[in-house]
Amino acid sequence: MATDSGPQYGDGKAARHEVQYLDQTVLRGKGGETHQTDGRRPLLTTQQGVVVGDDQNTLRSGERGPALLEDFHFREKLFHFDHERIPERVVHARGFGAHGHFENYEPLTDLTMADPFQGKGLRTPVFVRFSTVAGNKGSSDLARDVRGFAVKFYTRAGNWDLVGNNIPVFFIQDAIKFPDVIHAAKEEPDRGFPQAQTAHDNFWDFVSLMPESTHMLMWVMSDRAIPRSFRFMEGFGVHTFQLVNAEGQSTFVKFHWKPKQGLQSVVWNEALKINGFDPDFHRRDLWDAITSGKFPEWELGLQLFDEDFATRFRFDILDPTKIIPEEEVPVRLVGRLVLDRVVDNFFAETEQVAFCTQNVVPGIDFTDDPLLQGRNFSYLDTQLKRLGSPNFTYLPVNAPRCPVAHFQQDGHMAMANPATRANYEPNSWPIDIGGPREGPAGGFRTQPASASGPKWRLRPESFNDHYSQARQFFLSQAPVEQRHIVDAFVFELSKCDRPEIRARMVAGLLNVDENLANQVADGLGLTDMPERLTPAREPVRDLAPSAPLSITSNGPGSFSGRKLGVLVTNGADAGVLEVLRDQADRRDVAIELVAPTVGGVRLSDGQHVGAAQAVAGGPSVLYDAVVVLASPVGAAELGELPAARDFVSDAYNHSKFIGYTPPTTALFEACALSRKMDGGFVELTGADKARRFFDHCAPLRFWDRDLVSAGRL
Ligand code: HDE
Repeated sequence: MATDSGPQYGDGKAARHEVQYLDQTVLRGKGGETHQTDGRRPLLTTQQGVVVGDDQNTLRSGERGPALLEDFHFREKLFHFDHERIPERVVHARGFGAHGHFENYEPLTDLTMADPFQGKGLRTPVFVRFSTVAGNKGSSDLARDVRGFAVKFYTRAGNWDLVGNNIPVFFIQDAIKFPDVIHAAKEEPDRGFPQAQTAHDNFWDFVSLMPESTHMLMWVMSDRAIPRSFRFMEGFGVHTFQLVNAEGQSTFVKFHWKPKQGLQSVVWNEALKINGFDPDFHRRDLWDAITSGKFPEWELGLQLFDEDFATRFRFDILDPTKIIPEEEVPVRLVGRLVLDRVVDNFFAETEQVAFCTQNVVPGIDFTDDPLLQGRNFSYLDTQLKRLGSPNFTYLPVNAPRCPVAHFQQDGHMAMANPATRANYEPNSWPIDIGGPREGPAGGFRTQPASASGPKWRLRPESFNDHYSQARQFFLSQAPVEQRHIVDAFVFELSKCDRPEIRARMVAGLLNVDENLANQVADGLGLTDMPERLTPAREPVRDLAPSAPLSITSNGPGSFSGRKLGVLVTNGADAGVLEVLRDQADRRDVAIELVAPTVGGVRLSDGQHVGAAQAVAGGPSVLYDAVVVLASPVGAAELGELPAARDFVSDAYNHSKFIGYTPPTTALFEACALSRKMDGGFVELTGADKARRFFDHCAPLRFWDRDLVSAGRL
């Protein structure tokens, strides 16, 4: 319908036609372009607040002529778009953040003045950002990598940033080597690849020449580096810090975050496939958990010790390549972290959040850990580069939520300059305009310590044990975890072009465990076993295994918080599905239906159900366990579908529990699985069996299958 009333477009005479796009009524301009107007909504404006009359056409000379410079709306729009990007983080570029709070269990006033620990039930708002380290911002979530676990506490005494990782040790002992380890891990400079992976020559060349990285390598080659989700991983402050109480007494502390959901990782082949099917797997998981009201929680644990212990401990407590086993210093749980709010805007919050290790509050202090000392310089520096102005502290996600008063002023994007004449101190202006004064009573005070000695570049001798704890970590793993470590070394080193790098790494592993080194050598097809690398100090071979280092020994023993994928066909058993859904509700399990098409299926009782995924885009790697509910015809049809065969074959190969109704066996036959059905397969006929399915899944994976396939059971 042509309209002749209201504002006109273009030459003022152009006809406008109202057209219906299914559920949308829009106007079409002369060239067929879409215009939307709606008197009930706010009007579109420029950044200057001028209402925009036409956002579809640039200002041109004549109908088909050149664009005019005069078009301030077009130029402003493009100018802003052209400047949307800021430099991504040089490390930890890919991250995902959420809001929440920290709740203190009991006051810790005897230990520290730090504000979050001053009262039972005291809540401190937090912002947490999880990340991978090596990949660029657009890389995939399931890279084999360390995960960042950075927490900003908005305390009443200023911001405290606990910028940790999901691995309690680091590759290097001195911050001066950080650019080297990161350069070596990231894409190679000439070719710009490989992206988000350490499986290349440069990384292994570097670390095989740096024995101090061996302990961290054990963690990175373990399943810790491929967590199932952020919700199921631990966090660590890594360095030794100090807690300081009001009397000025200090206690050494190592910070731990323990996930209440339990620990869980995926297997490597699964990670590779997840990266293809859903590169946003981790961020989607956190988003889904929070938006569905299943708020993830971690408990904050402290390992507390004094100078005496530090002197007695076998390793240097300032060496960030060492842990203190929990058996030697137990972890005391002092509060919980709850993530209960997703961001409103990814860029404003997750991208612009600026963590700085030097952000501490009274009651928390550093130690002389050389890595921490270096970090305290780097973080502030990097924020200026990324955010472009020393005023990044005014961005809402970075702004403290306590009173802030100082004489710093100006700079790009200054937002809170002094409004009076006083911009210095001491000054003699009266109280209402003279600005703030020092607060010696409660203000931050560095813990006094004596430091003297010659000025030199020297690595302390107490840092020279590079293998003992690497060995302890390996021997603390369950057999299936040890196997995964061997496989990871073999996978990564097989991607190195230079054979001497592979051999050098195996030579180092001989200092960790001969079995490990031999298996890696076998996997690499090394014909000659290299000689053991001479260590700076002979490793201690009798450190007791430490149970908390294993993931599988610390599983949650429950399927709660996990996700079940149910592959259904037309005629699928409606009764079993109903029981599964009911049980899932009761046990806090998420269920997703997967079907041949996303349109869904008609169940045995005639009911139509929609699917969340078509099987071609909803592989079993996206789920913690799977169920296949097929009718006889449906099972035969699935057997013809490669994606459906992959669905069950992958679930089998990744040691997942597989629930099924009897007709599904036709699909298992098509996948050559019918003779391999083991204790991980659970027949669900009858309400009772279906009801107990989640109890079967409590160990999360049927690991015996993994060991059988490796010939170890
Ligand atoms: Fe970082 N690290 N780092 N790092 N780091 C950065 O700061 C650095 C280290 C960690 O989600 C950068 O804002 C040096 C250990 C996390 O925004 C940069 C050294 C641990 C994050 C930087 C280390 C971490 C970063 C890059 C060796 C675990 C992401 C962007 C001395 C305890 C924070 C940025 C976020 C980010 C420097 C080693 C954790 C360049 C020099 C050890 C979780 O400043």
